[in-house]
Amino acid sequence: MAFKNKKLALILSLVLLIALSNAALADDHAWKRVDDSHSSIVYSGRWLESETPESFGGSERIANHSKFNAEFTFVGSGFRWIGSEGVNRGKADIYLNDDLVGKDINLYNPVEEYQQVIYTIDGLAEDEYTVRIVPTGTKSDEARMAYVTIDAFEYVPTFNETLADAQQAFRRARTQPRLGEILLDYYSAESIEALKAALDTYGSVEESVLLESEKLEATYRLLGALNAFNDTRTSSAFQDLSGNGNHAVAYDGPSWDEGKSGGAAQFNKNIGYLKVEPSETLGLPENIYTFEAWIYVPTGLKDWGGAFAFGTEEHGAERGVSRLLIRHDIEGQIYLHLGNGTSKVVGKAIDIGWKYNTWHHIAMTYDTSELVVYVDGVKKIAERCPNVDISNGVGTVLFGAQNIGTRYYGGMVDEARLWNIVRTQEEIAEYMNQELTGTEAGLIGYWKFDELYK
Ligand SMILES: [Ca+2]
Ligand SMILES: [Ca+2]
Repeated sequence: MAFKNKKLALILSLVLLIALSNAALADDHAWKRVDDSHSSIVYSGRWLESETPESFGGSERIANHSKFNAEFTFVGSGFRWIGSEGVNRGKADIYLNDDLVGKDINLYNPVEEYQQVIYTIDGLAEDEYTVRIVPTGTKSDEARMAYVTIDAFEYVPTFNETLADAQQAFRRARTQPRLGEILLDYYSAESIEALKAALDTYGSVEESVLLESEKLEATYRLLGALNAFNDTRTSSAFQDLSGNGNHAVAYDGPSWDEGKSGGAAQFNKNIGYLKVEPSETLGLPENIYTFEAWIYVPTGLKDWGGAFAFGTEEHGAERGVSRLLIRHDIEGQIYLHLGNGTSKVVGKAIDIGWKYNTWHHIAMTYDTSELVVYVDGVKKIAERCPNVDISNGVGTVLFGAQNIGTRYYGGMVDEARLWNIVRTQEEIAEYMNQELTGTEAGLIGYWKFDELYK
């Protein structure tokens, strides 16, 4: 079962944990994923970071020598190692609390396959465990090299951790008045009260008591309500206020927070994006545009993340698309991209002077011969470039990722606007601090991200 919303996954996990208790249904476990860049994974020796769009989070670690290892400590009852397989992959040993549990695990595969489950340890008693992966430096005869890959680790958290996650998710729903109102449209107040009571009670009773409890029924009802709510939320939130119906749909749970003006879309560095389905109104028939938005980048994140992209439906790296990436761990740094459908015509990392934990207005204009970037209404870059066909008449917009599945952004975006005209520096500076009416000439998409914020 795939759920678009983390909260649903958490509630489902809770339901499954209650319903199944200790039943051995490994596939229904609540696997919690930790990406390869997470600080809970300790790498010893030289592990190279490999940027692969097919990997979870857009990267994985690789090493090929037995002097190197990677350690991951978790509290729970199960563990999975996620990595890529291929022709240049070799073997590894895996240790659980210093005991060798898997020897010469072979990552060789005649075809490249990403996000594969390389090894599973399941059915453990709930406890703290340390897993160590050691490349052996050896390979099978048909393999070209002996690389071992780590894309992510997954673990089965304790019942209490799952419960805490579910409670946190629901508490958040309760403290967002608009969200609470929307929930009430799909679920009776009585049922919501029953659910709140159930969640409060779950925190203080034994797991076994829950099995025969009527609260299980309440939880199932809640799950149904949240499903209905989620379907509606993802189709109606993040509306386009230009009147063109170019609404942004949430995938894998971008949320909302206090923004530059009202609410803003809040992105998770590890997963989730907003996508506008292809439409003719987002086509840019004259190959000219202005795209603008406020962004806010927090400290403490790593790597690149796509704040926004627009153009063709294919958001692939070399396609006819324009995008802006933020380098989370280098203050001020962006990557500016413009493609002509087969290759990139502009692609460069530049310092534009943005600061951490600060709202900045970024605008990009393209007039078929020059790509200009404005920061807070001031021109920062003017790049000569050829006339490229941006969207072939049918355009889309993506927020929060470089393209679907890679280089997720970890900050906020607010007041995003796409125009099929070139706005002047004076217009950009004059209107960046005020909301639009939505009827302005040339405005083809306008996202205020206020819907789910109080
Ligand atoms: Ca990864
Ligand atoms: Ca807003």
